[in-house]
Amino acid sequence: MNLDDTIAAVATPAGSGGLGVVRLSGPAALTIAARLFRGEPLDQAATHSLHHGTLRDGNIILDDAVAAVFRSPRSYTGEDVVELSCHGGSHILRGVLETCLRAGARLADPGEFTRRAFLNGKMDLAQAESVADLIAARSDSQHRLALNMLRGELGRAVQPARETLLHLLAHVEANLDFVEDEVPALTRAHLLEPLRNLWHDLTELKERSERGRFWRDGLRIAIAGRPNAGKSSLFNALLKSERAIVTDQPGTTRDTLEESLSWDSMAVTLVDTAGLRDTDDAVEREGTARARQTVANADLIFLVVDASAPPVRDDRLAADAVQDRPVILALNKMDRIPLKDRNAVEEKWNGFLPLKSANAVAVSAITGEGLDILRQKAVDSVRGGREPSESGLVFNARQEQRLNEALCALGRAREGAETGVPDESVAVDLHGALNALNALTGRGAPEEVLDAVFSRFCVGK
Ligand SMILES: Nc1nc2c(ncn2[C@@H]2O[C@H](COP(=O)(O)OP(=O)(O)OP(=O)(O)O)[C@@H](O)[C@H]2O)c(=O)[nH]1
Ligand SMILES: [Mg+2]
Repeated sequence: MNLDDTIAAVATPAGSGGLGVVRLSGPAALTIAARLFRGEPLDQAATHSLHHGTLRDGNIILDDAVAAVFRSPRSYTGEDVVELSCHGGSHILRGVLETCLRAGARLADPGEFTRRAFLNGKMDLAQAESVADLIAARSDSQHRLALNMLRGELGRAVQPARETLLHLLAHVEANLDFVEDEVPALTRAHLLEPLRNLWHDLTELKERSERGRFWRDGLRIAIAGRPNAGKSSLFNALLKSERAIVTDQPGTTRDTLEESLSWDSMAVTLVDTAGLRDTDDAVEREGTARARQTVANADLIFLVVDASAPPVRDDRLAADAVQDRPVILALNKMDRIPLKDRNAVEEKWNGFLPLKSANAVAVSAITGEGLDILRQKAVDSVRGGREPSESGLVFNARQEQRLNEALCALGRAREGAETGVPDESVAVDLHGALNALNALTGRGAPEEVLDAVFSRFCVGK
């Protein structure tokens, strides 16, 4: 990774559009852009200024363009940056990019603009990671979370813990460095109380992230049940489109079908599955195996039954398959049941199925009755009345691993302090915790970690 290079890439998506942007960043960004640009001399341009002119490759005119100039350090990357806004055709953009490369720029690696922003102290690693999340967001809540993280929420959340740790370390190490009576001996109680608080605070942070996980990752719901219960009909009704094949023959759906949507600003993936039953048909057997797999990986299951028919063995088989998971029982085909029999139907099914939580909703895939309630119950089951802004912060896998390391090290430090191990070994664990917290926001992160983080990005980000 060489920060002396000037990098260039097309920053807008492939394909044609109204505008396309080629971005340059690095010490020679202005001189390289000036070589292509006919208009005001760009290398003299003030920061945060716009210039209209033509882009040329020698005598060949490439395009009319607007050049935006950002001088270091007031730019996205912290370096000199020029953004050339051209017409958004892939041929034009390729031509402009190639001319920039011939004029001395190097093609940017994936995520290299953001990586430079991180290396130049424009953002911490968690903020850089959230750039990719922000761009990939497909629901309001994902968008809000990524924005929170981009604004440095994670760094702020762990800052008090870092400060406490630094303080404790200073104390413990002062005790190590000085002869006994020069510094007042560190009483264990002095150490234990803040250690307990610290552990408590970080655990709370972790729980806060776990509560918010669904807002970021979305909710994966499997629709399961015996053949012909109306799973595909329910899937279609929830999607408001005839996505899955529906027939009156049991065993219609063989493969799993998956669609994404947004409920109440939460991203939801609905998965329709093959009916669960014992069968000799090889294709259907593969289908039921996939259905079981889908159930195992789902956050929530809609167990669908045909409430207008008597319960059968396959209903119980299906209930057995989902028993240990969070389930909402969808009593389907309610349109076939006379009003006066409704209560009895619910009681009958709740009694018949071996489900722990008797969370049932009466629905009809045909008339649409009960679907709003089903949707609401699904969303409520994971968010427990909280809005995403209250949780505000969700760790990704890398960050969670670092947080767990910090908690482990703190746990050891606390245990050590309680059992009276030497101060040296308490200090080692405190250092471990501090390093893990630092790594969370990328302080002193090794190259491999940065490589892994930024390889998720596309070129141009
Ligand atoms: N009256 C009524 N009929 C329904 C309802 N839901 C589904 N059906 C009918 O039930 C039959 C089976 O529906 P599907 O949606 O294919 O059932 P499935 O559970 O996906 O069946 P498999 O794919 O075979 O496992 C079809 O004839 C549907 O029209 C409902 O709410 N009311
Ligand atoms: Mg089906």
